[in-house]
Amino acid sequence: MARTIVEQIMAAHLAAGEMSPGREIALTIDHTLTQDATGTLAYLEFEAMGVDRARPQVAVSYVDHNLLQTDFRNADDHRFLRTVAARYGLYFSPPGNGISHQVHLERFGAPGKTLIGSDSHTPTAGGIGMLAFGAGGLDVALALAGQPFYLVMPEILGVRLTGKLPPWVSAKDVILELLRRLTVKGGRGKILEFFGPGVRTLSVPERATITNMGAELGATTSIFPSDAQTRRFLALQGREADFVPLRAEGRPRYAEVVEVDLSALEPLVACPGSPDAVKPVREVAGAPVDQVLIGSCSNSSWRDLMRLARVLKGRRVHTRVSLEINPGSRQVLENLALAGQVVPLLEAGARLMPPGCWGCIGMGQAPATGAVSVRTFPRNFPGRSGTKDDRVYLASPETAAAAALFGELTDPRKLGDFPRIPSPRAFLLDGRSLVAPPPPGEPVEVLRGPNIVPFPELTPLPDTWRGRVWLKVGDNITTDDILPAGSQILPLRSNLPAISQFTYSRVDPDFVRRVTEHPAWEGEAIIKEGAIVGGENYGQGSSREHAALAPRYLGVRVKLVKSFARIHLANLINFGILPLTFENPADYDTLAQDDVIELHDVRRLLLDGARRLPVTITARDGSARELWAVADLTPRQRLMLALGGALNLARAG
Ligand code: MIC
Ligand code: SF4
Repeated sequence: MARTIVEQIMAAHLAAGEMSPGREIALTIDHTLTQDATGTLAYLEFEAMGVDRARPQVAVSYVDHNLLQTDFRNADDHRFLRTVAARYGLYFSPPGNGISHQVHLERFGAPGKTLIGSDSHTPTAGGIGMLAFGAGGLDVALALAGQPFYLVMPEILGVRLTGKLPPWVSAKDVILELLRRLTVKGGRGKILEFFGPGVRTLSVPERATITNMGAELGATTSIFPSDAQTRRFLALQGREADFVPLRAEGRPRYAEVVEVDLSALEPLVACPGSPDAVKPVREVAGAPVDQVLIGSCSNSSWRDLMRLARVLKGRRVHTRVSLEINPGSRQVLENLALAGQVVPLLEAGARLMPPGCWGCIGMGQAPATGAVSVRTFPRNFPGRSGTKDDRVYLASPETAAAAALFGELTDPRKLGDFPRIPSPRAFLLDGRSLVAPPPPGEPVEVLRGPNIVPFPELTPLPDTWRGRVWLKVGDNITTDDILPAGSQILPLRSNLPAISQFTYSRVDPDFVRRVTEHPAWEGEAIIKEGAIVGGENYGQGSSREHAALAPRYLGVRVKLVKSFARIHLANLINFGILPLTFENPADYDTLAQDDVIELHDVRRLLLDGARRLPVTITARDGSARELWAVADLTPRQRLMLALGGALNLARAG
């Protein structure tokens, strides 16, 4: 029988459902991961479930995002995460140990296993042949409690790689090429499965760069086969025993096949604003560059930094440029140092940060006003760097190095001989910084500071719902637009009342005031709940469930859009926000902020399985009309929405 890799892993983990595209399936989960910015809430939710011990084979709590300790808050979160991990039997990866995805590849990644993580770049582990999904914290909490992970069965898109990357062209250029062709919406409802003769030319970290940014295509996940490269990677990690080979059986039929000839690629960049605004470097060459950041879960492996060190050796970065390096993990940094490659970086003028996300999530490293920043990161959504009107280009480490040396966007092929980095014979492996949990039964006190605020109660859906359109937005709204990150706001991730004050602050600074003061128009009753109207691909980007929960906390109960991004959609349902799409997308144009929406008898219709819901719209001038909204939901999701969210459903048994 012909089967894709995805189908083989799914079949071995299928807890419910049928693997045909568009149908809901449930998968048992072998590994879970969280990072601190989403983890605090995930563990508060897990605690609320009353389960005594984490159930997955491997469960890890990483601290990599909120590393700046400007007051007690992030430190409180770190301590909570350390103690909660010990209490429930999870590994803990402390601040400074590295970015969750990089460390997970190194220490735990295993082909053929399933992983869910409360971070949208969890598919990074697809580089080692794991079936890995980004999910909301609540889905991770449910997996920790031993529940399966529900998802709508995606289509499987085959990506056939041929050829071999030319010098100065790297894995980042492969995924940028896919983004150029498919756009940030192109992967929605799909899993990318890589195959073809080009696969064996790519190492596991290179594959991970590609699967990592599959998230930017909107893909559910991406996966590579497990082969000799995978075995080599695992052997270097002292874990050859975790190797199993994986490849498509027979000649499976992919829903669609995209061909990429690696030999024909050239250095690319994503221009400011969106990861899919991709152009060849030669077309934008010459633009002055002020900052270059190397790092992130997408490009901070040992080989990435080794190559950078070899390129910079004996040279000096341009005087205009601030070159900053964020290693992916402590292991990467230790092995870089062991190979004698840290001093060349420092001599070239680089600023070396401890391992972690840092500037990628706006935790420091914000560029100057009007400055151009070139980053090896996966995302460049406007304002994410922490600077308003920022100009962030995404590029490979090679292109970034060229920009640092020349002080302008430069085709890296100008740098001369391409340094090949052979695999080391052995890696320095120091497992001690990953803290294993104490044996079950050992008493552990979970330490909470004042920044850890318990999870709120969410009320069930009323029979008939009325609310005001509190905001109307356009296409491709990101979770950074809905609830920004950055060093000011991230420390509030475990404090919902406080963080909700920043909801939509970048899109509409007046939003929170408007919706909390509930202005009533003359002669009208006060309306305390609201709806958001949006365009295509609403909620792309991060997995942060705060982008669902904070609006919910302020009273948003309905989102009516043209289409949703996957993880955000799941988060909305988990927190009892009704996700509706326009039956006729043209209706979007007829809605305005402040219109009143009524969903008559919505609870019953939902529970009866109605796919179309009648919506009455009353405009400010009192005129009323009807339109149809689509509720594309499974029976389980309908029940969850009626009860007010996943936690209420879990409690109801
Ligand atoms: C991101 O890259 O946007 C983040 C920060 O890693 C997020 C998670 C978060 O918002 O905490 C993600 O990608 O899921
Ligand atoms: Fe961290 Fe950036 Fe990766 Fe998100 S994308 S996990 S912020 S390095």
